[in-house]
This record gives sequence, structure tokens and C-alpha cells, in this order.
Amino acid sequence: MLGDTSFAIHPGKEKKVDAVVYRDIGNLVDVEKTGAAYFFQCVNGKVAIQFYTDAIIRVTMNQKQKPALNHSKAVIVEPQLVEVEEHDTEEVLILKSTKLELHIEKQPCRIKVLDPQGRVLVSEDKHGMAYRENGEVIAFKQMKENDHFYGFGEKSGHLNKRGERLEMWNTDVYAPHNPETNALYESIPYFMTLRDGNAHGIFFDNTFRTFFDMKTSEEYYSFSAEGGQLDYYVMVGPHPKMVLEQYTYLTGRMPLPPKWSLGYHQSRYSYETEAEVRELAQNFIDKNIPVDVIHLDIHYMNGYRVFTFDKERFPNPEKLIADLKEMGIRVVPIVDPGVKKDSEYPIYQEGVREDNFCKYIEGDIYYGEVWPGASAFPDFTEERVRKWWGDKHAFYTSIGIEGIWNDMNEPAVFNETKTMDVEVMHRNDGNPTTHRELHNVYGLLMGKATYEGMKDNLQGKRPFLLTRAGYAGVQRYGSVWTGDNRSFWEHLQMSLPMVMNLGLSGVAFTGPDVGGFAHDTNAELLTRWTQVGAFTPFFRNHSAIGFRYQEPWQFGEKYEAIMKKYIQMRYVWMPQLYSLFYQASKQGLPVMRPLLMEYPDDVKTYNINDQFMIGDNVIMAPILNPAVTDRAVYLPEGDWVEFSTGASYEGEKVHLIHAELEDLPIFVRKGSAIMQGEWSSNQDKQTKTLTMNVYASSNEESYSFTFYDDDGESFAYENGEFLKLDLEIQSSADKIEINVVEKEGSYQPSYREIKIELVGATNQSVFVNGAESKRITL
Ligand code: MIG
Repeated sequence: MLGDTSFAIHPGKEKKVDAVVYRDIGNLVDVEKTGAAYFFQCVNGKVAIQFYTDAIIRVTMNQKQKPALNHSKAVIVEPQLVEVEEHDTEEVLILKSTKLELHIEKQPCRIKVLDPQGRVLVSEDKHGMAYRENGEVIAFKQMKENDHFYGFGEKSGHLNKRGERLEMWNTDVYAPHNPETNALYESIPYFMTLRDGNAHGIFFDNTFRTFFDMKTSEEYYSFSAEGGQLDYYVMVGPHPKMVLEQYTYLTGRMPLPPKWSLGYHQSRYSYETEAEVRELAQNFIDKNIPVDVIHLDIHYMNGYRVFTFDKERFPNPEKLIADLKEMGIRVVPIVDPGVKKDSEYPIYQEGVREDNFCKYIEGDIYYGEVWPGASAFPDFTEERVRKWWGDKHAFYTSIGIEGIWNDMNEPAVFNETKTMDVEVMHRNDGNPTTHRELHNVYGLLMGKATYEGMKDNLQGKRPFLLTRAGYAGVQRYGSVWTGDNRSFWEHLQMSLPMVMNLGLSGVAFTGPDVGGFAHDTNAELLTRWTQVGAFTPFFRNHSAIGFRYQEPWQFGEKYEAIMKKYIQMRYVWMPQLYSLFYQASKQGLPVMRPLLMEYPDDVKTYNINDQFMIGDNVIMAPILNPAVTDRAVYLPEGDWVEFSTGASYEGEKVHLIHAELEDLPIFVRKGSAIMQGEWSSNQDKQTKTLTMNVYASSNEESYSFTFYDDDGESFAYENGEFLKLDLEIQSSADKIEINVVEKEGSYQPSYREIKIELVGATNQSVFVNGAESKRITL
């Protein structure tokens, strides 16, 4: 194709850009207050302002009619009662809560958001809110020299998105993801701006195709949509963690995952028969490599019909699942949205009979080509259909399955546009709406149907859902893997900022296909990737049909031993990770985070793409290049101890760190602690003994953290069956004092105490709750 050659940049072939003319919202002519909402009549449209909390405001512009305020698929809360002080003059209306100030200039209508110190966070000047005749809506905001932009969900490229123009349109991209690949599987129209140590967030709640442009100008940035309302929320932070708490207050937080889903997952497109799966499982047991999950990709089905098993390949799935469970392994099957058009297939029959499939306005079912051939797609925008689909999962739960993998739910269709016809009219619970508007939430709503259906069917057990597509709020239902990457070192590198930005977008439980999906992996890449994977929130090795198998033993004993060490380490760290997942479920904070989240005052952290943190006190600095055994590591403020060697390093410096193939450089901040467990066996991965490793500091320092545990698989924690310890560590020259500030919950773990170990050559005495001791008795 000529477009793929240099012909694309043939002189004279430059794209001509017609000057786009936007109609500005114009002067504000009238203000009316109804309930807690302010409605502005402007010359060219209407605007609503609501305080969701004292730190979150919502702005909604509608060029035609009174803004609609109740159609969100992402926001799960109603506005709180916020006390607002008002000052109104000829030129400006000022609305003030305790955490923010809004200045609404009237001629023309321009909105500024300020913090209580009077610093301008978000502001409009020459340009403000505008639209075009074709329905496009846009907001222009001033860009400051020191603005750094993060979040935007699942994007390739580097962490900071300044200088980029990003598109949101859920897309199945098998072509190699590269830094200019834009729209991917998830659309999360949310970002956080970090400026001189202070952060604020903007959530543009619009499900049409949207764009975020931090590229066109150095003076302003913009966000726009192909249709709908200009509807956005500003979260004033000011700490990055507060921004994320505010954003996830709006869009929800992840449910506490079943502990088994935090273990190691092994996948392949596909393990094709029962015999192959059994052999795979036995290999893990024989080699003593812990594994919690084996995924079944599309070959398990009968002709790719969802809710079926191929009887020849998998003659007795129930027995297989039971036997694997005995071995400590769960099975997660893939479920795609496409239902094969086959008049002898019960799911299709039922779907047609009950009118559950997406249709055109004229009433014809939409058919798209996917794995099973022509297929119909459930209309997940309709509550009734979600319930139908959810209930169908009894097929899986009745044979012992507790987790589902949703793929192709952008939805992906094998055609030119890669998706469903945008003219399809979704029923949308009585508010018919085209696919053009609801495309980006199709995956989210499939996830909702699946998660809720699994939860009902599992009767008290926590379901696990893995989903490829989603929209803001996807964290409420599923974990997300970053789709079809490749076995390239560049893709290992890119997975770090990708997962960190997903974490900054409210989605804490994510990870890439470890080893790379397409292309042949190699021993060194797989080994280095497994080291990283051991600490990404979601840890799954997955590879594609036609490429090299990449189970941990495929490249000989030397590599197997190293990968085994890191997969085992995942389980040693499980008590620490589980406590962080608890934090994600409560506050929306990511497990894996960029350094800037903990050190927003340190500009050196603003663009670190090749290091990440686990929680607030551990830095990982993996090797991400072939044949490299030394790398530069930036350590921020504080003193740091290298996990494997015990060596101390000074903060606010770059260090050259040596790491042979078997080494992953990990640094723990002095004065803090990490929880490490010993697990029983591959069959029973419960924590047997628990140790708190205290990285003693001889300076006066204090550190607090929360340790959380429960049975890991039921909802009994909702009734108080958990163990939660708020811990505090006071370091000083001669002693380390550990205090259990608060203990909550009635869960009795099988370990009866927490052993305390001082790491590093220190000889301080250790006190627990005032008495000299090296254990916390539970
Ligand atoms: O287009 O089910 O991203 O993980 O193995 C291929 C087969 C469809 C895409 C998923 C990949 C999965 C594959 N699927």
C-alpha cells in the first residue's frame, strides 16, 4: 500500500488543514439556581455548575438545551450538599467552597478554578467552551510552562503526555503498539495535571470519540468530543493522591480481589486440550513453581460458541477444574461478546427470542464477523440484557469456575472500521442511543454484566474478571491487561508507563502480557519481564498462536531457576501486595505507582518511565534492555537499602546499580517496613508465617502503614471478618518502637504472630507497644 511507503510524505501531499471555526459560548446573560445546581444562560448555549463535594466541581455545557445531568455511565455518586459562598458583580460571579473557588467571568463566559490560596488551577482566557455545527464540543484551557500531564488510561508512549494529542475510541490494535499508537482498548477520558508540586484532575465524562490535545499550542490545551455535552469535573487535589481519591470517589474503586487472582497466571492462545492443560499444571507442581490460574483461550469452545465446551478437546471440564483446584490452580475461560449466528445454538436462539441483541433502528439485528463467523452482539446497555448475560454464567460457576476473561469487547469486529456499525441503535434502558455515542462504554457494560452475574452465581465467593475494553469506572468490575503487545524489549519498557498511567487513572489492577503476546520471545527478555511481572498488579504470562511457547521452563534450567525465584517472590510479597490492594479498594490508590505520586515536590521524578514504586516505600528499577547488567537509578529523598544486598544508598542522587540476569534492583526506604510471608505449598498458598522486615533507620523518623488480611475469597470481610492493623514505626539511634495504633476486625489468620526482623547492620533494641519484644502477637 502506498500509504505505508515514503509516498505518504511525497511533497505536495501534505494534509491541508481547513481553519476550524468554533462557536464560542459567548456572554453570560442570566444565572438561575435550581436546587444545588447553577444554570447559566449564555448567548450561544447553556451551562450548569454543580459542586459534587467541596473539592470537586462539575461543569456541563449544552449548546442546544438545558444540560442533562443524570446520564453518566461512570459516575456513581450524587452531588453532596456543599456550602457555597456567592459573590456576584457585573463582571464576575464567584462561588466558593472551603476547598476551591470558581470565578465565572461574564463577558464572555469564562471559568477559572482556584485553590483556597488563590492559585489558579484551571482557567480559560481567549478561548473557553465552544462547539461546531457538526456537534463537536470543545474546552480550551490555559497551559502553563510547568504543566505535566498524566493518566489518560491506557496509552502507549511515555508517562508525561505533554506534547501529545490523544484519542479515545476503544480499538482492537493487533498491529505493534508504538509510541504513536493512539486509541487502544480502553477509553478513560481523565487526566491529572502536575504543576510545581500541586496536582489537579479533569474528568471529561463524554462517551463519544474524544480527543485531548496538549500538542497544538504551548499556550493552551483542549479536550473535545465528536458529540454530546461538554461535561467535565475538576478535582482540586492538591496532592496527586488526593486527586485520585477524588476521581475514584466519583467513578468508584476496585472491589477487594480474590487473593488467588493476585498470584501467577499462565496463559496461551491456546492450551488446546484437557490433556495439555493437565500436563501444564503438573509441570508447575513438579517444578515447584507456584501458579494460581490457567487461562483457557478460544479453543476450549465448540466452534467459538460462548457458554460451550468442545467435547472432543475438553471431554470433562468439571473434572478437570476440580482436579486442578486440588492442585491449587483455578481455570479462567475467555468469553467474547459475539454470539454465533446459528439457529441451532441455544444462546443465539434465546437472544433472538428475547430480543437481546444490538439492532438497527429499523429492527434488524446487527451481525459482525468475529471468531465464530457472523455473530450477534448482546445489547449490554440494557439492564434486562445484562441480567440475562450475567445469569448465563451459571454455565461456568456450576462447574467450579470463579473467574472470567472478557476479550474483544471494544467490541472488535473483523471489518474496515474494526467495530460495530456506529448507526446501531442501543436500547439503553429506554433512552435509545447510537453506537457512535455508546461505543466506548460497550466493554464497561459487558464487564458490569459479567461481574455482577458471576457474583450472584458464586454465592458469597469473590469473582475475578479480566477485561480488555473499558471506560472510566472499569475498576469497579475488572482488572485490565494491556492487550496484544509483542515480545520486544521496547514493549517491556513501554509497559511501565502504561501500567503507571492506568494506575493514575483509577485502574489499579493491571498488567501486560508477560513475555509479550505476539512475536517469539527469548530467554533473556522473558526472564527480565518475569522480574517486572512479579511486581505488576496483574501478573500473567500469555503468548499467541504460532509463536514460541513461553512457560517459565521453555528456555532451559538456568532461566527457569531465575523465573521460579521471582514467581515465588510474588508469593513472599503477597501480604504486602494484598495490603496495597486493600488500599486500592478503599482509596483508589494504585499498587504500582510512578515516583511522582510519592514525591510530587521533586521535579526529577516527573518523567521517570523506567522505575516504579510498590506502595509508598519500595522502588523497583528493573533492567529493560538486552545484555545490560548496570543501570542508573534515581533515588528520591531519604536513605534507601537495596533489598538483595542490604547496601545503603543516599537519596536525591543517581546511582549506578549492578544487576546480573538473576537480579532485580529493589530499594526500600529506611525507616519503613515491608511484610513478607512464607506460604505453605503450591497446593495451598495461604501465608503460613509472617514477618515484618523493618529497614531500621538511626535517624529520628516515623512511618505508618496499614496491614490488612482476610480469608482472601469470601465477602465475610463485609461483616468484620478481617484483620486490620494500623502500624507505626519510630526509628531513632538506639531503639525502634513499633506501635499497633489500631487493631480492627475479627479474622483469625493461621499465623498467630508477626515476627519482627531488623534489616541492615543495626543494633537498636526493638519495642512493641512499649515493651521490648520482637513479635506482635495477634
Ligand atoms: O484477536 O482469543 O488480546 O489475548 O489470546 C485475537 C485470542 C483475539 C485477542 C486477545 C488475546 C487473545 C486472542 N484475542
